[in-house]
Amino acid sequence: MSNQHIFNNDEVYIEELRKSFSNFSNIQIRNLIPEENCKKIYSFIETNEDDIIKKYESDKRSLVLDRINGQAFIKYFDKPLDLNFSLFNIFLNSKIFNLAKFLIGEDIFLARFELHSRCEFGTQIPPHQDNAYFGLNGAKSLTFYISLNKQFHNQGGLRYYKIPIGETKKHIASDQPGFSLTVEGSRYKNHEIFNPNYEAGDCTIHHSTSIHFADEVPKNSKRVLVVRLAFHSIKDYVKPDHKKWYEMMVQNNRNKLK
Ligand SMILES: O=C(O)CCC(=O)C(=O)O
Repeated sequence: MSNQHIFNNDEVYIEELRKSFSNFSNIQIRNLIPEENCKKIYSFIETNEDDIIKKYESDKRSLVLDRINGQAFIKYFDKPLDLNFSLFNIFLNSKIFNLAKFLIGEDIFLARFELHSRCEFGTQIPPHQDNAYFGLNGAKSLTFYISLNKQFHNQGGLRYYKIPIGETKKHIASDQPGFSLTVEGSRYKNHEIFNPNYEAGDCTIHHSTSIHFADEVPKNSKRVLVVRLAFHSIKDYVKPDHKKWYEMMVQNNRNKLK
């Protein structure tokens, strides 16, 4: 059994990495994207944030905002490529696509390309598996979570249970805003936790059955921006009853927040 959890960017496509991914359902890769590109994107977002919000404000599915002291900040945005293709296309490189294919073991396609932000006072992310959101029959999917600046697990950064790739567990509605689902029960809590810290350009890759979560972001923490890419196997498909179930969970989550 492989115990290595953190790899360098010249160590990809190796069997050790695939074994760790299978054992833990997540791994970390250092320096996947050059720091200077991350800095450029971070400063582009902060400089142009008000204009971006104005441009996409009416598109409620694509843009979700955080409001802190009366000011609006991007929390989630799924049109970075539409916004500035020549800036964000650094993530559309063959190393990332080949690595996704290597870890899934099948041909893949890019299913989601998103910008996420964690500001001070950001609420908890409840423990969940991404496939509860995706609803894929075979859960053949993974996510690259690439931090554009430093991120710390003890300041609201993403944390992972070390559980092997496996089944999609039953989820119920959560009581947190922005993340409507959480794993039912607490048996997974017996597993150890991987607590990554990130430099700009470091990335974690998690399988869609990885269980991950984050604590509330403490006051005075520097805002973290993340680019998040999800790849699905071209052979997998969304279960026919998923949409209806998911809409019901979103409604239950809203009821809990009232
Ligand atoms: O940081 C976020 O907004 C989401 C993190 C997460 O749960 C994920 O990437 O699956």
